[in-house]
Amino acid sequence: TPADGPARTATPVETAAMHRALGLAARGPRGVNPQVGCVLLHPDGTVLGEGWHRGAGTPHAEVAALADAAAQGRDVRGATAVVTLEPCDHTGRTGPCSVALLDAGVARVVVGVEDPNPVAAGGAGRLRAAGVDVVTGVLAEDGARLLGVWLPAVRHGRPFVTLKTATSLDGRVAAADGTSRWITSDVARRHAHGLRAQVDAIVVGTGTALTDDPSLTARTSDGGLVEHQPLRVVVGHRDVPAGARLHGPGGELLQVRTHDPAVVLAALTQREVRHVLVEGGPTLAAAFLRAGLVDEVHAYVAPVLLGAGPAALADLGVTSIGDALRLTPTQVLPLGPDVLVVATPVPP
Ligand code: AOF
Ligand code: ZN
Repeated sequence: TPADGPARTATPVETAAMHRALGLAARGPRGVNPQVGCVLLHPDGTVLGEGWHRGAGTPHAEVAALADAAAQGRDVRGATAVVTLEPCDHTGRTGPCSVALLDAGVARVVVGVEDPNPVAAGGAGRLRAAGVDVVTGVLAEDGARLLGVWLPAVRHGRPFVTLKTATSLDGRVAAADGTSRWITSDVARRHAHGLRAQVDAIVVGTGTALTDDPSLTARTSDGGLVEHQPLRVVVGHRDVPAGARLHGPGGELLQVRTHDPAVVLAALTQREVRHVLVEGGPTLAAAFLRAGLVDEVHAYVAPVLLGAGPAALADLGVTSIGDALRLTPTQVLPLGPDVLVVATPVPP
């Protein structure tokens, strides 16, 4: 109430609007930019406008909401902006939302997640300095869940890394003669294609590129290419032969001539890749793990025993059980005859 001054936490109406804003945000695409939603509220609690971000290069959620209110001839002076991510304070592909909100005369801003992007953050500070009343951290857990890998990727200044393995029950990726099709079932492979369709890039070593001749495309169950095709990245010095499947239809092909996972991730950060799927082989997978650059492991395990043949991982430098790389499982999912274990490395 005015006698007590502005509320320092979100009011029930603002919290409800934050739920609404999260729903709007989810309409936007996942990609380089975060999914963000915004609702503009009159002090009496009625909605004046709403908007969400539709992808890099398009107006931010706040600007979309201001435009929505304007299109309906609604005055937003004195309004409250409820936004799932801290308003940006930079000129990137578009102008600063902090300034757009100030120019519009918004009196209060309710923020979900604070922006971890050092380039863009600072909107809350600028708004406060200009006398706008700012509340942050509202439904922040829901906001973080919505942002998904975008949040850790931007926090760490590198892509989020998922390592995928597909092995026999005894941890092998091929039989002794090198044959490997198909250890895991059709159901598991389809699931893995769903993962490919979500990531921005798929990374393999040159060894895998040469021996498996993979296409590294995201396909539907009938074999057609899905619309979003991840960037295909080959790591190592050897050339991919002209006739390789990697040169066929699919995402752009990039070769990074290094053995250092940090160098690979730096190259991908430059391309604004947020989510990377490392698909092997054993040498590359071990290199990422040794460097501490795996955020999540997706292990597809088939009820098949081989007893011989290459393992999913090359040497991790573990000689004694006390040095084992331990993970915390977050999901165990039966997939037809197979099992998917999702697990997160425990920081040392
Ligand atoms: C968005 N949408 O609704 C908000 C964002 O290159 P730009 O200009 O699109 O800026 C992208 C950054 O702006 C983004 O990484 C995030 O830090 C901030 N806020 N971004 O794409 C939005 N509010
Ligand atoms: Zn913005």
